[in-house]
Amino acid sequence: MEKALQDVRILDFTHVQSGPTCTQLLAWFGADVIKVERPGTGDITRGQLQDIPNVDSLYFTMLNHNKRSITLDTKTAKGKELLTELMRKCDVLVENFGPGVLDRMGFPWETIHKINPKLIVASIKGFGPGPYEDCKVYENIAQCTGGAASTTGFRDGLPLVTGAQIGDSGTGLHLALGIVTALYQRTQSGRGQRVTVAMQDGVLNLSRVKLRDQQRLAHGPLKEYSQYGEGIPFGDATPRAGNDSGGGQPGRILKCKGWESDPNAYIYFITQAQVWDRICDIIGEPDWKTHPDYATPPARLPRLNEIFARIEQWTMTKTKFEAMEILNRDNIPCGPILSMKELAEDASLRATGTVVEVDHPTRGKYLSVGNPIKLSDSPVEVTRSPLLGEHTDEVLREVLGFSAQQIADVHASGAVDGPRQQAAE
Ligand code: CAO
Repeated sequence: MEKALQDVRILDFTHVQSGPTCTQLLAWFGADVIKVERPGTGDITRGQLQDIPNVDSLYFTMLNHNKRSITLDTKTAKGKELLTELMRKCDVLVENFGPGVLDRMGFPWETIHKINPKLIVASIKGFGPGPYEDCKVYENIAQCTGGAASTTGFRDGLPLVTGAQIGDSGTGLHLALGIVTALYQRTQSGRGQRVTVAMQDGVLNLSRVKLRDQQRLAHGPLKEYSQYGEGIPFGDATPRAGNDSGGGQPGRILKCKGWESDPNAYIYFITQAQVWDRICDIIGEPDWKTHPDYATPPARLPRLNEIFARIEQWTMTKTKFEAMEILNRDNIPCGPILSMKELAEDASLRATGTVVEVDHPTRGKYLSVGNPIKLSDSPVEVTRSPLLGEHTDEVLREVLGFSAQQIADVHASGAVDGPRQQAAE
């Protein structure tokens, strides 16, 4: 079957996590993604957090599936020449270098646009134009500067970063959408354009509901926050709200049977107004259906701690899976806290390709997260990440049309990683 982006060729200048997340998605949709790496070391994550000595790390392999890898020293004259040739042959250049790197390499936007006016140039930076535009940024910095950390955690504790990589992977997702949108516009305009996403902006976009609450504060306390029921006054900024629901239906994480020894024996429970009567029956408080202190959502808001404590008395008598089954019979929205171990073993996630097993020549088999975006006409087969420079000669031959002699000349110039290339073969 055809793939959605099978005619698209991507010059992938990305490294670490944010950019590679984006280009991996494009590769899964069928694009030919050519990852350009520095000779010798390649993407720094190949060697970071290694679990097996001298084997590409899971950090790298899990972000670079379905790509080809070439080495190219873009600071040499030959490297710049080859890069220019590749720009002519590609539809999109994606990069997440530090600020100014591409300019220093000799390829500002104006130059690239002249080389190939159809080329889309997509970039991730830590910040957009402004006082911090020259700063390098990693995941947790973006979570802190984009509003997520100040609103995550408990009111009386430190700001917290989350395990979900909303700064890196979140921004990569934003960029992927920008790229396909620019490709679509190019079908009409015939022109390339710049696509930029700042990590701060991406995180703020994902923290949108907290900016909502910031403005609601001007009109009174945030009644769905626990601190309202606790009688604690609000300050002038959106506070941290623990595990309170961020929406209009109050929710909490509650203990389940076994919580004393199992760190994940918890369930998220939402007291959705539509099913309040059924909740009352299940927890053994049928009088709450009509009692003026509990019958309506506004009446319940100042009593959320008491209400959730009562519900927790019930959830503690069930395992998280038993509670899930009972509550879902009555359409009560809830979800068990699933550990990474449980997710890795989940049969339905395996069946849908969201969790996949991949074989790698030096690592052996490992698990990865497949494409979470399912297209009915563009199936995804997750293939292993490339070894460093594994496809240098192949790309020179297939994409640039080089002869064996020209390839030998490139190796002799030192612009690519000759010995590693041969070792990989
Ligand atoms: N050949 C030769 N040189 C190369 C090369 C190649 N193939 N690829 C990269 N380089 C060089 C660059 O030219 C640059 O050199 P100069 O600084 O001399 O111009 C150098 O490598 C460093 O690039 P960098 O600034 O991107 O890398 P860093 O490790 O210092 O910083 C990071 C990493 C992620 C902080 C920075 O790239 C950044 O802020 N990126 C934008 C935001 C982002 O995506 N952050 C998320 C990363 S995931 O947490």
